[in-house]
Amino acid sequence: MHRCRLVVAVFAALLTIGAARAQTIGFAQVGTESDWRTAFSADMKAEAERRGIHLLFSNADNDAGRQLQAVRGFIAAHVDAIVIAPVVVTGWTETLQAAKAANIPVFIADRAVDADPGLFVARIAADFNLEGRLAGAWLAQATRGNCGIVELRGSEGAEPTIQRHKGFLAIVSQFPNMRILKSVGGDFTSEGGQRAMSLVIQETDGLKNVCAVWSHNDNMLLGAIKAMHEAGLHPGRDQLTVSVDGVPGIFRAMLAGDANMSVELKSDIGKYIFDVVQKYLAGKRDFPKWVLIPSDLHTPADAAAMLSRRGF
Ligand code: GYE
Repeated sequence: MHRCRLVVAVFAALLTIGAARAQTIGFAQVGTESDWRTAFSADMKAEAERRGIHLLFSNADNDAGRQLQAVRGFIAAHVDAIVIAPVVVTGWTETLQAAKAANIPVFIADRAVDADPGLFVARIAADFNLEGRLAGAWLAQATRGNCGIVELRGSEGAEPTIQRHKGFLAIVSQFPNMRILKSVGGDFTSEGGQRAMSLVIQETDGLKNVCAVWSHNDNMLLGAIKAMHEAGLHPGRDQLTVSVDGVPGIFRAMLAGDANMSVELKSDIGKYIFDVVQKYLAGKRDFPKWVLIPSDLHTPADAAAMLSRRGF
């Protein structure tokens, strides 16, 4: 009997030590505005589970103020580390300084902050400016540098909106006959894209002189395609379409002949993010400020392969 009690006591002690070693990480997510965001959140939760990380997940529902409060809550809870996918680039300095004062390392994921880089360990993200350039270059070659464009903008003040616009313009402004005729906000949602496109269709008498739609993400374009169909228009044929994310819906639209190109934004980036976090917590310090995630360009030629690769 004594031997049995001893085994149980040792087992319980090991469990306690093991539990004490489980890291608690706060993740401040943007919201649920797009299929890409939903996939990214699911990947972060699954990867944390795989690594035995206790993940505190907060969804800001696209509200910057709510996100700042969530991060303050992680600081008050003395988590081991904080990962932030920032809704907007501004307003972060004080909160990041509070995390630093509490000796809690911060990691920026996906989007970016306009704050002193010394306030966070590293940013793990794709290059949004490059995504805009890739879209601009593909469109320039597809139209021989001659195109009137409607732009659907993402959430105002968000890094992907700022940089995708800049990157796209850097390319198309080199062609005298390529111009953004209209630029309308759609907040990265399908509903926002549909609303924006309905407005533009009215203002341009059925997209007269519009040769292409450039959307900062696939979901806004999928909403815009709905609006164009309702107006009897033919997206993907009469107006070319270029967007970013590479979500399953855009590959289906390509196979239906309604979309022409999407720059893939990888959503399974939890492994890269938690690699950096856990290596930092284990003592590694020499990280690049920007851990770059690659972007690939896709067209109807590989849409079917992309869908089956994703198990759709
Ligand atoms: O493109 C969009 C989401 O932050 C780069 O946010 C990400 C963007 C992505 O709403 O679908």
